[in-house]
Amino acid sequence: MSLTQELLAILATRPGIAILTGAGLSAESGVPTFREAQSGLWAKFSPQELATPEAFADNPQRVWDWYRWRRELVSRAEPNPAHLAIAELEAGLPCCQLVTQNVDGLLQRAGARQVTELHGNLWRQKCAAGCGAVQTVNVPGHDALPRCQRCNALMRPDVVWFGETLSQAALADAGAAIKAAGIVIVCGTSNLVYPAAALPLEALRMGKTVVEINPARTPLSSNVPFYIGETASNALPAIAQELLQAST
Ligand code: BV8
Ligand code: ZN
Repeated sequence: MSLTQELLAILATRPGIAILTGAGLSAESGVPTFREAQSGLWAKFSPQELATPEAFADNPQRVWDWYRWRRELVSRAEPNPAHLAIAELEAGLPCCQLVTQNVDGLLQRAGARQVTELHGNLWRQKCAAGCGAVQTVNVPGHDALPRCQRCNALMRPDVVWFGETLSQAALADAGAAIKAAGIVIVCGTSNLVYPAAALPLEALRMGKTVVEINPARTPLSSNVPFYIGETASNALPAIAQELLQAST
């Protein structure tokens, strides 16, 4: 019995899929993952050093320059076949919920309609003084540090930095997505960053069938019934096509 036939047999009695994704999903779009050393000007920094409130307080210009560099890089990137396959699964299956750690917005650009973004979004910025102002941008931004139009404090990227708590609503949505699913596909994440990395473990505890897609093994790999040692773009389109064909 092929993997997809096994998945279809599971879905026949326990319908619904949740797809949890990380930086590896965007790797084939040319967006570097957090594991990869950064390039050029950013080579001497690790994301953990830049994606923190302390780094922003200490040197807001450097942190903003990094986010502008990432926005420029993402604006030149295109959704890859894995993003498109996930968007097709969401549109074509009766119950398919998407949860991502990524902040690049590429799943939405691939056509996904509802994405739970555990760590925020690169293309939103919010008032660093907490007055509540939030702005969506579609261009990388300028050299000058953006200021809040309401209170003139600095704006900051609307992402969850290391040491910051995730939105309870996003975590609740992610938990509900897993609860409603018979199968949980975990793709492109090193499963090292918490509390996001706790979600696949929660799925296993709930007795869900967890499928991991990652060319490298992670701390999750030995605990799942299906580990696919391939890239997202190699594995997901074929699985999506067979699941969608069977659902028509
Ligand atoms: C928090 C947004 C309360 C910013 C990001 C225990 C419990 C709770 C917290 C902690 C804990 N232990 C430690 C902590 C603190 C910390 C943490 O987990 N640290 C880690 C480093 C140990 N967690 C937090 O701070 C979280 N906050 O819990 O608040 C608290 C606070 C303090 C202390 C205790 C509790 C907030 C975490 C969110 C941080 N923000 N992003 C921005 O983007 O600028 S995290 C960021 O890094 C990403 O969003 C992502 O989540 C993470 C990187 O992980 P991945 O997505 O997995 O990417 P990675 O590069 O690691 O791996 C890529 C994978 O893809 C690899 O496996 C590779 O093999 C694979 N791959 C490569 N190519 C492909 C591929 N796969 C498929 N196809 C391919 N082609
Ligand atoms: Zn403000």
